[in-house]
Amino acid sequence: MAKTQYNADSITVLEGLEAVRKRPGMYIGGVGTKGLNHLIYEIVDNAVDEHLAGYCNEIWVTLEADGSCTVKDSGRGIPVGMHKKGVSAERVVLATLHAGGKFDNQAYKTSGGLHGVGSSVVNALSERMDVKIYQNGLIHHDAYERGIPVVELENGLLPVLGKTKATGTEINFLPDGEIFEKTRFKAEWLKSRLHETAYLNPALTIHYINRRPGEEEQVDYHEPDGIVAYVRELNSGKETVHEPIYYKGTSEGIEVEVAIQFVDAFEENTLGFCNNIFTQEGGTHLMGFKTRFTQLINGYARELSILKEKDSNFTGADTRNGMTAIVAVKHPDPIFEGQTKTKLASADATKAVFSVTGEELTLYFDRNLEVLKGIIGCAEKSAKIRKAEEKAKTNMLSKSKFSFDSNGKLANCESRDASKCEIFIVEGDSAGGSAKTARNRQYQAILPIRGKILNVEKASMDKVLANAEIKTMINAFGCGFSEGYGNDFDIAKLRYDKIILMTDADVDGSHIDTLLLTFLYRFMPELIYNGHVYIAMPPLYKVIPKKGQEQYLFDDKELERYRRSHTGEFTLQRYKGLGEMDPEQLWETTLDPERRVLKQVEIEDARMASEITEMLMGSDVPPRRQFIYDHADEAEIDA
Ligand code: TSJ
Repeated sequence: MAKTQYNADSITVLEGLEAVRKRPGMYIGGVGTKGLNHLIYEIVDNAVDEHLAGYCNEIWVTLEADGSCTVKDSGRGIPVGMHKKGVSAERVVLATLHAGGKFDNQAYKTSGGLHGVGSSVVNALSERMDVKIYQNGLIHHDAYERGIPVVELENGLLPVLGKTKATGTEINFLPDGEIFEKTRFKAEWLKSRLHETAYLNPALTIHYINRRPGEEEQVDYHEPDGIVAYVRELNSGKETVHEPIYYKGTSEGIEVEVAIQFVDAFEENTLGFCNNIFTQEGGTHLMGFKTRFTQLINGYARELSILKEKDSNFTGADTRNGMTAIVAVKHPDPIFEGQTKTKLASADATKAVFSVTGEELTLYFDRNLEVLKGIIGCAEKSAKIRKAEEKAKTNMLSKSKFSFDSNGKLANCESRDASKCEIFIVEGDSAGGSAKTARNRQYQAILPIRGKILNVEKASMDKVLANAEIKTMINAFGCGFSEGYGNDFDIAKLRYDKIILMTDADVDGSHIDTLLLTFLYRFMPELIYNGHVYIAMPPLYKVIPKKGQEQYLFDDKELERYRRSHTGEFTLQRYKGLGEMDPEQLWETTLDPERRVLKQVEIEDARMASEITEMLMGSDVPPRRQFIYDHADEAEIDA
């Protein structure tokens, strides 16, 4: 009789996965949306590894109607034969916490931090996982619940469902609602990652299929032009200075691949990847690239007498003014560091990128003088503005030191304990006035702003800094700011733990949110990364029933819920804006830490920065509001 054998080995197996369920955050970096989305990529990475090993050119990723996800590839199929532990090798791969080894299937280690923790972690955190392996003419089947096998093996091997001519692996899994706060995958996030993977693997085709009701969609990602196409996409709609530059080479056993294209704009967008992993925090590969690039441009600028003897060199930032670049390396054994383990720390990557860039770019520039001149032109523009703005900045800062709040508008709080202080940026003088009356003056500061602050994307630096409201904000926050040319930002000096945007839930309010977020994003991005920025969610309705308790309702969904769960007559009050609330109401609904609802602004991915800003600055308002809310974490009751 075939029966699942629980021998000593399988007991350790269970214990291993028990640890994952006890502390899921340690393995996937959290049980919020980020960790949830990470599950899919943990599985997709296995299929991409099969591609890198040379055996798979197609991957299908399906968001199923029932909320689960299916990932399928056209590879060799996870080995199903008997493993020395006495069970099918597939069980060892999917039910053991394995930190590398025979079943890693990796041409390059993608491990280090969150990456490569393995399919068994996903298995442990899934309510159910179903596995089909197409191999040797047969469809082999296995299934798990919360990491525990629920299919009986036959002499240690997987049961066979039928015959097939195909080969590959197909995994369907449903994240465990007991573990994750939310179990709904973010389709937009997934699409963007899959597209990125396609750009980084030009021979691969990824089919994205969404079968969720109301969202049905299929997109095929295939980018034969690789990172060159990626750079083009990042620059789409912008005025480009030249056709993309592309080069690759190998040094120190590290494969280096780079695409560069300049645009006529004051921005830089350099993205680094190591072994297909986006290095959000940068690292040694980018260091090597930037150092060599700056040297090259300064060298050529002198050679061409664009820089005269008396002129100082361009700064690194000057030479990258307008640059969009992708630097992708393949490292046999990378080291990742940083808060999110997305900073490449391997020292040899600096050398490798430095050397390949020096050789290949020299060859390129020697043959493409016009492109070179265009790029040096971008650096000249930057240097000119930098010098003008350095002056403007000095003037501004020296003046403002003596006038802490030039408008007298900021109602600061009394406490100097930053960890307890909050500042509300409030739209409109009337709401600002109510907020000043209602607030807890010990810990809550109020800064009313009128109308619309400057659109920082479009305004030049000295104009931005001359804007009274921006000035007041910079001074109030106390931590300085950073932008392309210099970095005076010091988060340790931040005077408030929470910066709370408080605007009306209408078009104007949404525009102000957008502008404020863009300002923060451009000049103080760390505030967003470190979770200091929030959006207040004032209620839309108040219900006053004939009998029973008055209640605030935050949106239409809540109203709907209220209607369904309450009988009897009630009066419904709708708030059109913050200005309609009296101080007491404002305190109850929006200021009181015990009762208010805040959304924490969390830009999940810095790499989306340019897209985001561009989209935020478009003319459509509703999608922007949507964007902000999509990227604000679920409403959290801040108690
Ligand atoms: F692990 C997993 F379940 F997450 C998963 C693995 C999910 C998906 C969608 C694909 C895969 C996977 C694994 N695709 N292809 C492979 N290949 C192997 O595991 C494999 C095949 C053959 C050999 C060999 O040496 O013959 C070695 C390996 C590692």
